[in-house]
Amino acid sequence: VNVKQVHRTGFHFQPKKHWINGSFFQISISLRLLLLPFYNAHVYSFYIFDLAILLNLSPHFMLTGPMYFKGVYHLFYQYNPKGAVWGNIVWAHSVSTDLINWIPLEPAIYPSKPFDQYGCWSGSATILPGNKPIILYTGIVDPKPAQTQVQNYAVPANYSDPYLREWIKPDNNPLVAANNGENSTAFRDPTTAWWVNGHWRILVGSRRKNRGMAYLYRSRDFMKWTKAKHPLHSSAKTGMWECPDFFPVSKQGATGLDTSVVGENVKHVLKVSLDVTRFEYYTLGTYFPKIDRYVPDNTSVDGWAGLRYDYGNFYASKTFFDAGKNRRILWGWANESDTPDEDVQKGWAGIQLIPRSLWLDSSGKQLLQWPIEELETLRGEKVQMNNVKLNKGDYTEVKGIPAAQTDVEVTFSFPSLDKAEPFDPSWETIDAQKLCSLKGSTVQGGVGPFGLLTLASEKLEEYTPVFFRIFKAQDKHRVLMCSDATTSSLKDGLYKPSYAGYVDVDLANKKLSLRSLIDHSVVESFGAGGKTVISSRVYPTLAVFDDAHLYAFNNGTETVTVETLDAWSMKKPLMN
Ligand code: DQQ
Repeated sequence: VNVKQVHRTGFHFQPKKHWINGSFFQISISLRLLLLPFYNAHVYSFYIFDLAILLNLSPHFMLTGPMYFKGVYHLFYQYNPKGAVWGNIVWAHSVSTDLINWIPLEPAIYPSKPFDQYGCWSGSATILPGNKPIILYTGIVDPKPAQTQVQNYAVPANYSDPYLREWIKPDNNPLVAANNGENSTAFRDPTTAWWVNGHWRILVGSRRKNRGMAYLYRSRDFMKWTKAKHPLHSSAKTGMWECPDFFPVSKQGATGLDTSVVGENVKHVLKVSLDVTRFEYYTLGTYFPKIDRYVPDNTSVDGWAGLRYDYGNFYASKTFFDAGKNRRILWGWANESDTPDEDVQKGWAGIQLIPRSLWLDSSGKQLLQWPIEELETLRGEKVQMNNVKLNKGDYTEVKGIPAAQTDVEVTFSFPSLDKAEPFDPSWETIDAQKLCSLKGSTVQGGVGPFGLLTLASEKLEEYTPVFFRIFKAQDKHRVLMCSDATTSSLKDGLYKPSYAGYVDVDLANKKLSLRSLIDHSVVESFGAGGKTVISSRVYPTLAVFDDAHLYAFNNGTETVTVETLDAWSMKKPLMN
């Protein structure tokens, strides 16, 4: 782990070593009364805290003054303390005041009781009245192959410790076990609870044969839980629903809402992670609290063709309501797409993608996402490009920033859509990813392909293109966005998918924007202001450190203009 590692990320969340996986949850404890305008003092205290940990002093002592609090974010994540492969799962714990700089603490929850001795799997936190966090998590009570699952709770040993380092798992656990009706070996990942009409409610992910299920449980006191007669929702042929997430979004504006908000002014989102294909989808719909039913909108389908937060490597995500900044934040995990042997060699596997704000698009038909604003504090030198015309086959280098660790925002424009390629009706039956694999960045088009060549070697032996391609369908245009790993590395044995999704965007102003967060082995791209997001993991051999380049390109017959392009070098945050 000491060797200079070419694929370790510079500004994404990673522990020092070993395996991390999805099913994280985050809580933000906002001590509103203690809001502090002096951000620098705050950060300063944070470093003292770090030092205190190093010196094994009591950080509590260092930070008893309320001056230093604005809010503390906690990340608990699935972690193998013994190696770079999945196993021995505990809840590792890191804290932050900005979701960008992280300090590691001791694991919060680890196997130690009969109700969790074979693993502490995913779950969620809820803040109970009086600002009291409580964790619900899945305990594994017997070894493989059964791995019977129950739902447990844990509470802080000391509520006045702002870092909540120690958690107690009381003896009245488990709170919820499977009945005869449920599949006890596919019964996990309790959600954040919401409170409505005098009861708390949670979901537990499961399957009945091949039908994905979100079982609903109710409780008055958080201790005695009763299963509702009907699941909140279920869907045939989707398999096990891992890490369900259920929350309201405002019908108007980007302001986030507490998980318990219901009523006329909100829509609800139900997200599930599909075990079989390892991707997630969500639906938007209406929640009827009186009958405890959730009905997806007819524009929002369940299953393989459903809407996705991210059309790339993104799994086991969770959202949480950040009461400090009144926003809902989405956070997902990306696994490696090299081999397990390589992970053992690297000594680590898995990263967290950059946290994203998430809200309802004005169409009401999809969500929008954008990297949290705090990420911008890492921006260093900036380079710009304006009004650069790209004819068919042109590519132009973005010079002057280290292209392996960059945040880049670009707006492309095109004079007309007349040259858009016709959309072949037979493509309706294949998914976007398949179409991207047929129509890669080197396949000449009409309007597009145009976009960025990220993590590119000088002579383009390696590059990960992120691009748009516009088609003319029956009565509208269709925009395909791709993040294609096929050419990302000269190395064999890697998983190099042509990730892609459609972008439901109005092209009236003849512009398309793209933002990519490039970080050594990850490229996270936000199309059209966060309408479509795609994350790829890639492992270049030549395009590393200072030998990585960034280009804008066009390979369509219509000339495209880089109207504006801003790229920043990205500093390294404090990372565990
Ligand atoms: N992995 C966890 C489960 C969850 C899955 C175990 C998601 O709780 O269902 O580490 O990756």
